Amino acid sequence: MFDGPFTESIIKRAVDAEVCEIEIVDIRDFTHDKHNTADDTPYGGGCGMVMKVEPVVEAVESVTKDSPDARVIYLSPQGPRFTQNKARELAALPHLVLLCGHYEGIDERAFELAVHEELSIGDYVLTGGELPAMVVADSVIRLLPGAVGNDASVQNDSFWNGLLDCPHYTRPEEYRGLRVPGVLLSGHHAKIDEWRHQQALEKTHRIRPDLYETYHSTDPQDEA
Ligand code: 9WO
Repeated sequence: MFDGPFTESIIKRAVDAEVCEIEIVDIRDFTHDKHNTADDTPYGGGCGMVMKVEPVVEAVESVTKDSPDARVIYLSPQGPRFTQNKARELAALPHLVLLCGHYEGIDERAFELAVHEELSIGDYVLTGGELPAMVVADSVIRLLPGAVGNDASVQNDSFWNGLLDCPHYTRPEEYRGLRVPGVLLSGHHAKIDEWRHQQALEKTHRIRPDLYETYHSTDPQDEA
């Protein structure tokens, strides 16, 4: 499942350039019985299955035992929201462990024994934590120094300043009667910056009033 995203494009190039290393660990390899049982029915009854504490804890310990600085993160809808600021925080750490649950989740004791932090990428339930783990990995890896394309464009990203991105255009100047806004063709860089900022403000106000409010309350310079 991880092979696709981690062997394509920018992430592959980052790994090839030794900007980071990625290791995939199969929790099932840390089961103790001959059927490799990683899940069991929940105490107290109810539907669904729970991931057993021993394989989860031992799988995590197998990658953290010689790495006291590793941060272990469990991906679940119950965590606080993953954001660009969190991506920046994680990009500064030497070793991340992204723990992926399945079924109804992991035995609560595994949190106490092996997890530092819980993160959610959004308010929806998936079949497992793998896709969110790849989302987190992708957003963190592209911020690492030396990751291909980590230059001005990454610093200039949507969210770098808490606003949504402005619209972008490339050739041709006209397509099916739709023209590129004249200001972008003017060569007037101060005007172009001003237009982009204005577009970003308007779009954020329209689509994400929550971000717009935060932006205004933290950047009084922009009251005008
Ligand atoms: C299953 C379930 C069934 C009935 C009522 C509530 C329920 N919650 C869950 C559940 O959270 N299952 C998870 C499946 C257990 C952990 C791995 N799975 C998961 C992770 N689904 N969605 C995520 C996830 C992780 C990060 N950000 C968004 C979603």
